[in-house]
Amino acid sequence: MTMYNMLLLQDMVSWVGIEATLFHDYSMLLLCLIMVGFCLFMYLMCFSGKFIIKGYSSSDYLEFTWTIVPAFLLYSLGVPSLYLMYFMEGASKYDLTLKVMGHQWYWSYELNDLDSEVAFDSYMINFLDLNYGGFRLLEVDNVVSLPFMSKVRVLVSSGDVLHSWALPSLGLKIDACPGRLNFMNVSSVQPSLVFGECSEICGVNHSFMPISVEFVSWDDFLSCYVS
Ligand SMILES: [Cu+2]
Repeated sequence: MTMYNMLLLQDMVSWVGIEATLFHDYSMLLLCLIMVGFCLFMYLMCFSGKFIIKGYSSSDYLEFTWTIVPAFLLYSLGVPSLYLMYFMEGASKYDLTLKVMGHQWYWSYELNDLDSEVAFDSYMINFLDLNYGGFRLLEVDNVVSLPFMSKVRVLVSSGDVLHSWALPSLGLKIDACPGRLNFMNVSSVQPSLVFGECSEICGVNHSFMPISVEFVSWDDFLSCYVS
């Protein structure tokens, strides 16, 4: 989760998040190299006069280079970006489906793949009630339990206004639109407890509808919901 003085993205617990972080780091590295190279070149041109050639008209070699190098850089950005986009959408088979409904101002969840239907609401716990400690504005009364190392399809919609179901540690943000069903894959590679918040301004208590999901083993997951 986000802590004070954090500069980069959160530690990811899903494959999509890990891949997205790697792509982010690669793009930032490329950006820094281009900026440093450009600034160095401008400095040398303006102050040292090294690259000013009198009587210069054209150079096939130079034109070839300044076309091929940027093309290659764009290609090296475009291919992983497309791969990532399809990877996020991918998967046609799921182990489980979680239905998420946004409300003013709480989340309700449903699991319909189990023997008995599971449906519950998840409200934020007031900080004054967190007498055992905990994270202010992030703790909820009903944490969603999901199995890790499994493909979970999350269907997201809203009962009233626009919300957004966002969990940064999973590299995930899905808009909850009234009358529309959005879906995304969720898969954690390790047991974890992740926190998120509604990420669409949805009214006066928008800041007070956090999301909390814990990834546990199948056995623990079944013991949570199957009696
Ligand atoms: Cu909201």
